[in-house]
Amino acid sequence: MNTMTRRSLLLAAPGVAFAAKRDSAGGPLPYGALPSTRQLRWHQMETYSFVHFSMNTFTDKEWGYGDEDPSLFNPTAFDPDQIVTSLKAGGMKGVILTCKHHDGFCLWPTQTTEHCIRNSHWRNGKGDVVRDLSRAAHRHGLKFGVYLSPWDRNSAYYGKPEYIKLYWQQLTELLSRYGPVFEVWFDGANGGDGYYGGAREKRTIDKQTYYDWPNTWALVRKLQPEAVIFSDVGPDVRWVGNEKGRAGETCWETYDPVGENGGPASPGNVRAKDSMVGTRNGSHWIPPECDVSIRPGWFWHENENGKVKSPRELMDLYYESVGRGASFLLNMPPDRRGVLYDTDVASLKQFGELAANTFAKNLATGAKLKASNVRGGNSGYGPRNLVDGRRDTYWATDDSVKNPELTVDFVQPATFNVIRLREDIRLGQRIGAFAIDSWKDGAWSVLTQGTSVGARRLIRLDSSVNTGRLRLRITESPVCPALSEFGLFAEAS
Ligand code: FUL
Ligand code: CA
Repeated sequence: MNTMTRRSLLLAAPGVAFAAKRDSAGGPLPYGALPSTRQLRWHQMETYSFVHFSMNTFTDKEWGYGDEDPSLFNPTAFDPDQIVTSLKAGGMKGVILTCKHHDGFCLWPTQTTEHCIRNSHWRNGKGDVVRDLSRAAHRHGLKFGVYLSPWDRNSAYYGKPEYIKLYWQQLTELLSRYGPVFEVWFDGANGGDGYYGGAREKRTIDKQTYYDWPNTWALVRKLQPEAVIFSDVGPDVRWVGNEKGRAGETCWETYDPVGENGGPASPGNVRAKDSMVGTRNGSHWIPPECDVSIRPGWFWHENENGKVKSPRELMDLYYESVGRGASFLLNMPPDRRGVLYDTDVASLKQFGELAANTFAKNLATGAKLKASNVRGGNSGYGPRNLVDGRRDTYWATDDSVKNPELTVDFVQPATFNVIRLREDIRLGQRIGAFAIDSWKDGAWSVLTQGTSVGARRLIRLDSSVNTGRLRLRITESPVCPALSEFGLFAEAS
Protein backbone atom coordinates (compact mmCIF):
# COMPACT_ATOMS: atom_id res chain seq x y z
CA MET A 1 0.00 0.00 0.00
CA ASN A 2 1.54 3.34 -0.94
CA THR A 3 1.35 6.47 1.13
CA MET A 4 -1.65 7.90 -0.62
CA THR A 5 -3.81 4.85 -0.11
CA ARG A 6 -2.77 4.45 3.47
CA ARG A 7 -3.47 8.08 4.16
CA SER A 8 -6.85 7.98 2.56
CA LEU A 9 -7.85 4.86 4.42
CA LEU A 10 -6.64 6.31 7.65
CA LEU A 11 -8.70 9.35 6.98
CA ALA A 12 -11.74 7.19 7.30
CA ALA A 13 -10.33 4.91 9.94
CA PRO A 14 -13.81 3.74 10.87
CA GLY A 15 -12.64 1.60 13.75
CA VAL A 16 -10.48 4.16 15.47
CA ALA A 17 -13.34 6.01 17.06
CA PHE A 18 -14.06 3.01 19.23
CA ALA A 19 -11.39 1.85 21.61
CA ALA A 20 -11.86 -1.81 22.42
CA LYS A 21 -13.54 -1.72 25.78
CA ARG A 22 -16.20 -3.62 27.59
CA ASP A 23 -19.61 -2.16 28.31
CA SER A 24 -20.31 -1.54 31.99
CA ALA A 25 -22.39 -4.72 32.29
CA GLY A 26 -19.38 -6.90 31.39
CA GLY A 27 -20.32 -7.55 27.77
CA PRO A 28 -17.86 -9.06 25.31
CA LEU A 29 -14.90 -7.04 24.07
CA PRO A 30 -15.36 -5.72 20.54
CA TYR A 31 -13.51 -7.77 17.92
CA GLY A 32 -11.46 -6.49 14.96
CA ALA A 33 -12.38 -3.48 12.81
CA LEU A 34 -15.56 -1.76 13.97
CA PRO A 35 -18.23 0.33 12.28
CA SER A 36 -18.35 4.08 12.93
CA THR A 37 -21.53 5.73 14.16
CA ARG A 38 -22.31 6.95 10.65
CA GLN A 39 -21.86 3.43 9.30
CA LEU A 40 -24.12 1.99 11.99
CA ARG A 41 -26.80 4.46 11.00
CA TRP A 42 -26.36 3.55 7.35
CA HIS A 43 -26.58 -0.19 8.12
CA GLN A 44 -30.09 0.37 9.41
CA MET A 45 -31.31 1.62 6.04
CA GLU A 46 -30.72 -1.57 4.03
CA THR A 47 -32.77 -0.58 0.96
CA TYR A 48 -32.65 2.77 -0.83
CA SER A 49 -32.83 4.02 -4.38
CA PHE A 50 -30.69 5.51 -7.03
CA VAL A 51 -32.39 7.99 -9.34
CA HIS A 52 -30.61 8.29 -12.68
CA PHE A 53 -32.26 11.25 -14.32
CA SER A 54 -30.48 13.80 -16.47
CA MET A 55 -29.62 14.72 -20.04
CA ASN A 56 -29.37 11.04 -21.01
CA THR A 57 -33.06 10.62 -20.25
CA PHE A 58 -33.78 12.95 -23.16
CA THR A 59 -31.08 11.79 -25.58
CA ASP A 60 -31.69 8.07 -25.04
CA LYS A 61 -28.10 7.49 -24.01
CA GLU A 62 -26.30 5.87 -21.10
CA TRP A 63 -23.16 7.99 -21.34
CA GLY A 64 -23.50 11.44 -22.89
CA TYR A 65 -20.47 12.84 -24.69
CA GLY A 66 -20.69 16.22 -22.99
CA ASP A 67 -21.68 18.32 -26.03
CA GLU A 68 -25.45 18.06 -25.50
CA ASP A 69 -27.46 21.25 -25.79
CA PRO A 70 -28.81 22.14 -22.28
CA SER A 71 -32.19 22.94 -23.81
CA LEU A 72 -32.72 19.22 -24.43
CA PHE A 73 -33.35 18.74 -20.73
CA ASN A 74 -37.06 19.37 -20.56
CA PRO A 75 -39.28 17.14 -18.41
CA THR A 76 -42.94 17.72 -19.17
CA ALA A 77 -44.42 16.84 -15.79
CA PHE A 78 -41.63 16.55 -13.21
CA ASP A 79 -43.14 15.40 -9.95
CA PRO A 80 -40.67 14.76 -7.12
CA ASP A 81 -43.50 13.72 -4.80
CA GLN A 82 -44.57 10.98 -7.20
CA ILE A 83 -40.98 9.75 -7.34
CA VAL A 84 -40.43 9.81 -3.60
CA THR A 85 -43.78 8.37 -2.57
CA SER A 86 -43.35 5.52 -5.09
CA LEU A 87 -39.97 4.73 -3.58
CA LYS A 88 -41.41 4.88 -0.10
CA ALA A 89 -44.21 2.49 -1.07
CA GLY A 90 -41.52 -0.04 -1.98
CA GLY A 91 -39.83 0.30 1.40
CA MET A 92 -36.94 2.50 0.22
CA LYS A 93 -35.35 4.55 2.98
CA GLY A 94 -33.43 7.04 0.89
CA VAL A 95 -32.74 8.36 -2.57
CA ILE A 96 -29.45 9.17 -4.31
CA LEU A 97 -29.74 11.51 -7.29
CA THR A 98 -27.32 11.76 -10.23
CA CYS A 99 -26.77 15.48 -9.68
CA LYS A 100 -24.13 15.37 -12.42
CA HIS A 101 -23.45 12.33 -14.59
CA HIS A 102 -20.40 11.82 -16.82
CA ASP A 103 -21.71 14.28 -19.45
CA GLY A 104 -21.18 17.09 -16.96
CA PHE A 105 -24.74 18.47 -17.05
CA CYS A 106 -25.64 19.82 -13.60
CA LEU A 107 -29.20 19.42 -12.37
CA TRP A 108 -28.88 22.44 -10.10
CA PRO A 109 -28.03 26.07 -10.94
CA THR A 110 -24.34 25.80 -10.20
CA GLN A 111 -21.93 28.70 -10.28
CA THR A 112 -19.23 26.43 -11.71
CA THR A 113 -20.41 25.94 -15.29
CA GLU A 114 -22.93 27.06 -17.88
CA HIS A 115 -23.58 23.42 -18.70
CA CYS A 116 -26.46 23.23 -16.28
CA ILE A 117 -30.16 23.43 -15.75
CA ARG A 118 -30.12 27.24 -15.75
CA ASN A 119 -29.56 27.10 -19.49
CA SER A 120 -32.40 24.71 -20.19
CA HIS A 121 -35.85 25.91 -21.18
CA TRP A 122 -37.37 23.96 -18.33
CA ARG A 123 -39.10 26.42 -16.01
CA ASN A 124 -37.37 29.20 -17.92
CA GLY A 125 -34.06 28.16 -16.48
CA LYS A 126 -35.31 28.69 -12.93
CA GLY A 127 -35.72 25.02 -12.04
CA ASP A 128 -33.59 23.03 -9.61
CA VAL A 129 -34.04 19.26 -9.60
CA VAL A 130 -31.66 18.77 -6.68
CA ARG A 131 -33.64 21.19 -4.53
CA ASP A 132 -37.01 19.74 -5.47
CA LEU A 133 -36.05 16.09 -5.03
CA SER A 134 -34.17 16.64 -1.77
CA ARG A 135 -37.09 18.58 -0.34
CA ALA A 136 -39.59 15.93 -1.42
CA ALA A 137 -37.40 13.22 0.11
CA HIS A 138 -37.19 15.04 3.42
CA ARG A 139 -40.92 15.83 3.34
CA HIS A 140 -41.74 12.14 3.06
CA GLY A 141 -39.17 10.93 5.56
CA LEU A 142 -36.56 9.60 3.12
CA LYS A 143 -32.89 10.46 3.31
CA PHE A 144 -31.20 12.24 0.44
CA GLY A 145 -27.86 11.39 -1.16
CA VAL A 146 -25.80 12.79 -4.01
CA TYR A 147 -23.98 11.28 -6.97
CA LEU A 148 -21.48 13.71 -8.49
CA SER A 149 -19.50 12.11 -11.30
CA PRO A 150 -15.78 12.81 -10.96
CA TRP A 151 -15.40 12.26 -14.71
CA ASP A 152 -16.78 15.27 -16.58
CA ARG A 153 -16.88 15.01 -20.39
CA ASN A 154 -18.10 18.57 -20.81
CA SER A 155 -15.55 20.55 -18.87
CA ALA A 156 -12.66 22.14 -20.73
CA TYR A 157 -10.67 21.83 -17.50
CA TYR A 158 -11.10 18.09 -17.13
CA GLY A 159 -7.73 16.36 -16.79
CA LYS A 160 -6.04 19.57 -15.64
CA PRO A 161 -5.42 20.67 -12.05
CA GLU A 162 -8.08 23.43 -12.30
CA TYR A 163 -10.84 20.86 -12.59
CA ILE A 164 -10.35 19.61 -9.05
CA LYS A 165 -11.06 23.08 -7.65
CA LEU A 166 -14.19 23.18 -9.76
CA TYR A 167 -15.22 19.71 -8.62
CA TRP A 168 -14.79 20.73 -5.00
CA GLN A 169 -16.89 23.79 -5.61
CA GLN A 170 -19.65 21.61 -7.04
CA LEU A 171 -19.38 19.30 -4.07
CA THR A 172 -19.53 22.30 -1.74
CA GLU A 173 -22.68 23.60 -3.41
CA LEU A 174 -24.39 20.23 -3.19
CA LEU A 175 -23.37 19.56 0.39
CA SER A 176 -24.23 22.97 1.77
CA ARG A 177 -27.42 24.01 -0.02
CA TYR A 178 -29.76 21.06 0.21
CA GLY A 179 -29.97 19.94 3.82
CA PRO A 180 -28.66 16.72 5.33
CA VAL A 181 -27.06 14.22 2.96
CA PHE A 182 -26.75 10.57 4.01
CA GLU A 183 -24.40 9.31 1.31
CA VAL A 184 -22.01 10.76 -1.25
CA TRP A 185 -21.45 8.45 -4.21
CA PHE A 186 -18.11 8.63 -6.00
CA ASP A 187 -18.15 6.76 -9.28
CA GLY A 188 -15.00 4.97 -10.40
CA ALA A 189 -15.79 5.22 -14.14
CA ASN A 190 -13.28 7.27 -16.14
CA GLY A 191 -13.81 6.56 -19.81
CA GLY A 192 -11.33 8.85 -21.60
CA ASP A 193 -12.81 10.62 -24.58
CA GLY A 194 -15.22 13.53 -24.43
CA TYR A 195 -16.18 16.99 -25.62
CA TYR A 196 -14.01 18.82 -23.05
CA GLY A 197 -15.04 22.34 -23.99
CA GLY A 198 -14.75 21.60 -27.71
CA ALA A 199 -11.39 19.84 -27.69
CA ARG A 200 -13.10 16.54 -28.52
CA GLU A 201 -10.24 14.35 -27.51
CA LYS A 202 -9.21 11.57 -25.22
CA ARG A 203 -8.01 12.55 -21.77
CA THR A 204 -6.68 10.10 -19.28
CA ILE A 205 -6.00 10.78 -15.66
CA ASP A 206 -4.03 9.04 -12.94
CA LYS A 207 -6.81 7.37 -10.96
CA GLN A 208 -4.65 7.22 -7.88
CA THR A 209 -3.72 10.87 -7.61
CA TYR A 210 -5.78 13.08 -9.91
CA TYR A 211 -8.86 13.52 -7.74
CA ASP A 212 -6.85 14.05 -4.54
CA TRP A 213 -9.17 11.68 -2.72
CA PRO A 214 -7.88 12.40 0.79
CA ASN A 215 -8.85 16.05 0.47
CA THR A 216 -12.02 15.36 -1.49
CA TRP A 217 -13.19 13.04 1.26
CA ALA A 218 -12.10 15.53 3.91
CA LEU A 219 -14.35 18.11 2.29
CA VAL A 220 -17.31 15.75 2.61
CA ARG A 221 -16.45 15.13 6.25
CA LYS A 222 -16.31 18.86 6.87
CA LEU A 223 -19.59 19.74 5.18
CA GLN A 224 -21.64 16.63 6.00
CA PRO A 225 -19.98 14.75 8.85
CA GLU A 226 -22.88 12.31 9.09
CA ALA A 227 -22.75 11.25 5.44
CA VAL A 228 -21.17 7.96 4.43
CA ILE A 229 -18.72 8.12 1.54
CA PHE A 230 -19.08 5.47 -1.15
CA SER A 231 -16.47 4.44 -3.71
CA ASP A 232 -14.75 1.30 -4.98
CA VAL A 233 -12.54 1.45 -1.90
CA GLY A 234 -14.82 3.06 0.69
CA PRO A 235 -13.82 4.70 3.01
CA ASP A 236 -17.26 4.06 4.52
CA VAL A 237 -19.11 1.92 1.98
CA ARG A 238 -17.59 -0.13 -0.82
CA TRP A 239 -18.79 -1.07 -4.28
CA VAL A 240 -19.70 -4.74 -4.37
CA GLY A 241 -17.74 -5.32 -7.56
CA ASN A 242 -20.65 -5.80 -9.98
CA GLU A 243 -23.73 -3.94 -11.13
CA LYS A 244 -26.03 -6.92 -10.81
CA GLY A 245 -27.13 -6.32 -7.22
CA ARG A 246 -25.34 -9.34 -5.78
CA ALA A 247 -22.92 -9.73 -2.90
CA GLY A 248 -20.83 -12.88 -2.49
CA GLU A 249 -22.34 -15.88 -0.75
CA THR A 250 -19.63 -15.28 1.80
CA CYS A 251 -19.42 -11.56 2.31
CA TRP A 252 -17.40 -9.83 5.02
CA GLU A 253 -18.09 -6.30 6.19
CA THR A 254 -14.35 -5.76 6.58
CA TYR A 255 -12.18 -5.11 3.56
CA ASP A 256 -8.62 -4.37 2.51
CA PRO A 257 -8.89 -3.18 -1.10
CA VAL A 258 -6.32 -4.28 -3.67
CA GLY A 259 -5.87 -2.81 -7.16
CA GLU A 260 -6.65 -4.73 -10.35
CA ASN A 261 -3.04 -5.77 -10.75
CA GLY A 262 -2.48 -6.49 -7.10
CA GLY A 263 -1.02 -3.04 -6.41
CA PRO A 264 -2.58 -0.16 -4.49
CA ALA A 265 -6.30 0.33 -4.97
CA SER A 266 -8.15 3.55 -5.73
CA PRO A 267 -11.61 4.44 -7.01
CA GLY A 268 -11.69 3.01 -10.53
CA ASN A 269 -8.91 0.53 -9.81
CA VAL A 270 -9.96 -2.31 -7.62
CA ARG A 271 -9.95 -6.10 -7.92
CA ALA A 272 -13.71 -6.46 -8.33
CA LYS A 273 -13.94 -10.13 -7.43
CA ASP A 274 -12.55 -9.32 -3.97
CA SER A 275 -15.15 -6.61 -3.49
CA MET A 276 -17.95 -9.18 -3.55
CA VAL A 277 -16.41 -11.11 -0.68
CA GLY A 278 -14.48 -8.54 1.34
CA THR A 279 -11.63 -9.56 3.62
CA ARG A 280 -12.07 -11.77 6.65
CA ASN A 281 -10.48 -9.94 9.60
CA GLY A 282 -9.75 -7.01 7.29
CA SER A 283 -8.31 -3.90 8.83
CA HIS A 284 -11.29 -1.61 8.05
CA TRP A 285 -15.03 -1.87 8.32
CA ILE A 286 -16.10 -1.06 4.73
CA PRO A 287 -19.40 -2.87 4.06
CA PRO A 288 -20.65 -3.43 0.50
CA GLU A 289 -23.45 -1.70 -1.35
CA CYS A 290 -25.15 -3.54 -4.22
CA ASP A 291 -26.14 -1.15 -6.98
CA VAL A 292 -28.41 -2.37 -9.73
CA SER A 293 -31.07 -0.90 -11.98
CA ILE A 294 -34.68 -2.06 -12.15
CA ARG A 295 -34.14 -1.92 -15.93
CA PRO A 296 -31.23 -3.05 -18.11
CA GLY A 297 -29.94 0.55 -18.35
CA TRP A 298 -29.35 3.13 -15.63
CA PHE A 299 -31.34 5.80 -17.48
CA TRP A 300 -34.90 5.50 -18.73
CA HIS A 301 -35.25 4.28 -22.30
CA GLU A 302 -38.58 3.75 -23.98
CA ASN A 303 -37.44 0.49 -25.54
CA GLU A 304 -36.78 -0.96 -22.08
CA ASN A 305 -40.32 -0.44 -20.82
CA GLY A 306 -40.94 -4.16 -21.30
CA LYS A 307 -37.78 -5.16 -19.46
CA VAL A 308 -38.54 -3.99 -15.94
CA LYS A 309 -37.50 -6.48 -13.26
CA SER A 310 -40.39 -8.32 -11.65
CA PRO A 311 -41.17 -8.18 -7.91
CA ARG A 312 -39.79 -11.74 -7.61
CA GLU A 313 -36.56 -10.77 -9.30
CA LEU A 314 -36.21 -7.82 -6.93
CA MET A 315 -36.86 -10.14 -4.02
CA ASP A 316 -34.09 -12.47 -5.24
CA LEU A 317 -31.72 -9.50 -5.30
CA TYR A 318 -32.79 -8.50 -1.82
CA TYR A 319 -31.73 -11.94 -0.55
CA GLU A 320 -28.41 -11.63 -2.35
CA SER A 321 -27.66 -8.12 -1.11
CA VAL A 322 -29.28 -7.27 2.21
CA GLY A 323 -29.37 -10.99 3.00
CA ARG A 324 -25.58 -11.07 2.77
CA GLY A 325 -24.83 -8.11 5.01
CA ALA A 326 -24.80 -5.51 2.19
CA SER A 327 -27.24 -2.79 1.22
CA PHE A 328 -29.54 -2.82 -1.81
CA LEU A 329 -29.26 0.33 -3.94
CA LEU A 330 -32.00 -0.06 -6.53
CA ASN A 331 -32.03 2.38 -9.42
CA MET A 332 -35.44 3.75 -10.42
CA PRO A 333 -35.04 6.03 -13.45
CA PRO A 334 -37.71 8.67 -14.13
CA ASP A 335 -38.96 8.98 -17.71
CA ARG A 336 -39.15 12.07 -19.92
CA ARG A 337 -42.12 13.40 -18.02
CA GLY A 338 -39.96 13.40 -14.90
CA VAL A 339 -41.94 10.73 -13.05
CA LEU A 340 -41.41 7.02 -12.48
CA TYR A 341 -42.97 4.81 -15.09
CA ASP A 342 -46.04 2.77 -14.08
CA THR A 343 -44.46 -0.66 -14.55
CA ASP A 344 -41.47 0.28 -12.38
CA VAL A 345 -43.71 1.72 -9.68
CA ALA A 346 -45.95 -1.36 -9.61
CA SER A 347 -43.03 -3.76 -9.47
CA LEU A 348 -41.31 -1.90 -6.66
CA LYS A 349 -44.52 -1.68 -4.64
CA GLN A 350 -45.17 -5.41 -4.94
CA PHE A 351 -41.60 -6.14 -3.97
CA GLY A 352 -42.04 -3.98 -0.87
CA GLU A 353 -45.21 -5.84 0.03
CA LEU A 354 -43.59 -9.22 -0.50
CA ALA A 355 -40.72 -8.28 1.78
CA ALA A 356 -42.97 -6.76 4.45
CA ASN A 357 -45.34 -9.74 4.46
CA THR A 358 -42.53 -12.27 4.53
CA PHE A 359 -40.86 -10.73 7.54
CA ALA A 360 -44.02 -9.73 9.42
CA LYS A 361 -43.94 -12.68 11.82
CA ASN A 362 -40.91 -14.29 13.36
CA LEU A 363 -41.96 -17.87 14.07
CA ALA A 364 -39.17 -18.30 16.59
CA THR A 365 -40.79 -15.74 18.90
CA GLY A 366 -43.29 -18.21 20.36
CA ALA A 367 -40.77 -21.06 20.71
CA LYS A 368 -38.70 -22.14 23.69
CA LEU A 369 -35.08 -21.06 23.23
CA LYS A 370 -32.31 -22.85 25.06
CA ALA A 371 -28.67 -21.84 24.82
CA SER A 372 -25.75 -24.15 25.65
CA ASN A 373 -24.12 -21.20 27.45
CA VAL A 374 -25.19 -17.73 28.50
CA ARG A 375 -22.61 -15.14 29.42
CA GLY A 376 -22.09 -15.14 33.18
CA GLY A 377 -25.42 -16.92 33.55
CA ASN A 378 -26.90 -13.44 33.15
CA SER A 379 -30.28 -13.36 31.38
CA GLY A 380 -29.35 -9.90 30.08
CA TYR A 381 -27.29 -11.91 27.55
CA GLY A 382 -29.83 -14.68 27.20
CA PRO A 383 -31.46 -16.10 24.07
CA ARG A 384 -34.71 -14.12 24.42
CA ASN A 385 -32.66 -11.22 23.07
CA LEU A 386 -32.68 -13.05 19.75
CA VAL A 387 -36.39 -12.60 19.22
CA ASP A 388 -37.11 -9.16 20.70
CA GLY A 389 -36.76 -7.34 17.36
CA ARG A 390 -33.94 -5.16 18.70
CA ARG A 391 -30.48 -4.80 17.23
CA ASP A 392 -28.91 -3.66 20.47
CA THR A 393 -29.76 -6.70 22.59
CA TYR A 394 -27.96 -9.94 21.95
CA TRP A 395 -27.23 -13.44 23.09
CA ALA A 396 -23.60 -13.82 24.16
CA THR A 397 -21.59 -16.53 25.82
CA ASP A 398 -18.65 -16.58 28.19
CA ASP A 399 -15.39 -15.52 26.55
CA SER A 400 -14.13 -19.09 26.47
CA VAL A 401 -17.24 -20.46 24.73
CA LYS A 402 -16.81 -19.91 21.00
CA ASN A 403 -18.92 -22.71 19.55
CA PRO A 404 -22.20 -22.59 21.42
CA GLU A 405 -25.55 -24.00 20.36
CA LEU A 406 -29.07 -22.73 20.53
CA THR A 407 -32.01 -25.10 20.54
CA VAL A 408 -35.43 -23.95 19.43
CA ASP A 409 -38.41 -26.01 20.61
CA PHE A 410 -41.73 -25.13 19.03
CA VAL A 411 -45.00 -25.56 20.86
CA GLN A 412 -46.53 -26.64 17.54
CA PRO A 413 -44.34 -27.75 14.63
CA ALA A 414 -43.52 -24.72 12.51
CA THR A 415 -43.30 -24.34 8.72
CA PHE A 416 -40.79 -21.89 7.32
CA ASN A 417 -38.35 -21.44 4.46
CA VAL A 418 -36.39 -18.33 5.46
CA ILE A 419 -33.87 -18.00 8.29
CA ARG A 420 -32.56 -14.63 9.47
CA LEU A 421 -29.49 -13.98 11.58
CA ARG A 422 -27.80 -10.82 12.73
CA GLU A 423 -24.75 -10.05 14.81
CA ASP A 424 -24.50 -7.03 17.05
CA ILE A 425 -22.06 -5.35 14.70
CA ARG A 426 -21.10 -2.75 17.30
CA LEU A 427 -18.94 -5.59 18.58
CA GLY A 428 -17.46 -6.33 15.16
CA GLN A 429 -17.89 -9.24 12.77
CA ARG A 430 -17.27 -12.22 15.00
CA ILE A 431 -18.89 -15.31 13.57
CA GLY A 432 -16.96 -17.15 10.86
CA ALA A 433 -19.36 -20.03 10.21
CA PHE A 434 -22.58 -21.59 11.45
CA ALA A 435 -24.84 -24.53 10.81
CA ILE A 436 -28.54 -25.13 11.34
CA ASP A 437 -30.02 -28.55 12.00
CA SER A 438 -33.60 -29.73 12.14
CA TRP A 439 -34.94 -32.59 14.18
CA LYS A 440 -36.02 -35.38 11.91
CA ASP A 441 -37.01 -38.93 12.76
CA GLY A 442 -35.47 -38.78 16.19
CA ALA A 443 -32.11 -37.25 15.16
CA TRP A 444 -30.54 -33.98 14.11
CA SER A 445 -29.99 -33.49 10.41
CA VAL A 446 -28.14 -30.57 8.83
CA LEU A 447 -30.54 -28.18 7.15
CA THR A 448 -28.13 -25.52 6.03
CA GLN A 449 -24.69 -24.04 6.70
CA GLY A 450 -23.15 -20.66 6.12
CA THR A 451 -20.18 -18.43 6.79
CA SER A 452 -20.42 -14.65 7.30
CA VAL A 453 -23.34 -13.16 9.23
CA GLY A 454 -22.54 -9.52 10.05
CA ALA A 455 -25.32 -6.96 9.74
CA ARG A 456 -27.72 -9.52 8.35
CA ARG A 457 -27.78 -12.99 6.89
CA LEU A 458 -30.82 -14.40 5.15
CA ILE A 459 -31.03 -17.99 4.07
CA ARG A 460 -33.80 -19.04 1.76
CA LEU A 461 -34.21 -22.79 1.81
CA ASP A 462 -34.95 -24.71 -1.37
CA SER A 463 -38.22 -25.88 0.12
CA SER A 464 -40.26 -25.28 3.25
CA VAL A 465 -39.40 -27.18 6.38
CA ASN A 466 -41.89 -28.38 8.93
CA THR A 467 -40.30 -29.27 12.24
CA GLY A 468 -40.84 -29.20 15.96
CA ARG A 469 -37.16 -28.61 16.83
CA LEU A 470 -34.31 -26.67 15.35
CA ARG A 471 -30.71 -26.09 16.34
CA LEU A 472 -28.24 -23.34 15.54
CA ARG A 473 -24.55 -24.15 15.94
CA ILE A 474 -21.82 -21.53 15.78
CA THR A 475 -19.13 -23.64 14.17
CA GLU A 476 -16.41 -21.04 13.84
CA SER A 477 -15.74 -17.90 15.80
CA PRO A 478 -12.43 -16.51 17.05
CA VAL A 479 -14.21 -14.99 20.05
CA CYS A 480 -17.50 -15.55 21.81
CA PRO A 481 -20.43 -14.72 19.50
CA ALA A 482 -22.81 -11.80 20.07
CA LEU A 483 -25.92 -12.57 18.05
CA SER A 484 -28.74 -10.07 18.10
CA GLU A 485 -31.31 -11.91 16.04
CA PHE A 486 -32.55 -15.33 15.11
CA GLY A 487 -35.65 -15.35 12.94
CA LEU A 488 -37.71 -17.92 11.07
CA PHE A 489 -40.17 -16.87 8.41
CA ALA A 490 -42.52 -18.31 5.84
CA GLU A 491 -42.05 -16.49 2.56
CA ALA A 492 -45.17 -14.69 1.38
CA SER A 493 -46.58 -15.64 -1.99
C1 FUL B 1 -21.27 3.52 -13.42
C2 FUL B 1 -21.60 4.60 -14.43
O1 FUL B 1 -20.70 4.59 -15.51
C3 FUL B 1 -23.01 4.30 -14.88
O2 FUL B 1 -23.44 5.17 -15.89
C4 FUL B 1 -23.91 4.41 -13.66
O3 FUL B 1 -23.97 5.74 -13.19
C5 FUL B 1 -23.44 3.47 -12.55
C6 FUL B 1 -24.22 3.57 -11.28
O4 FUL B 1 -22.08 3.68 -12.28
O5 FUL B 1 -19.94 3.49 -13.09
CA1 CA C 1 -32.10 -8.51 19.83
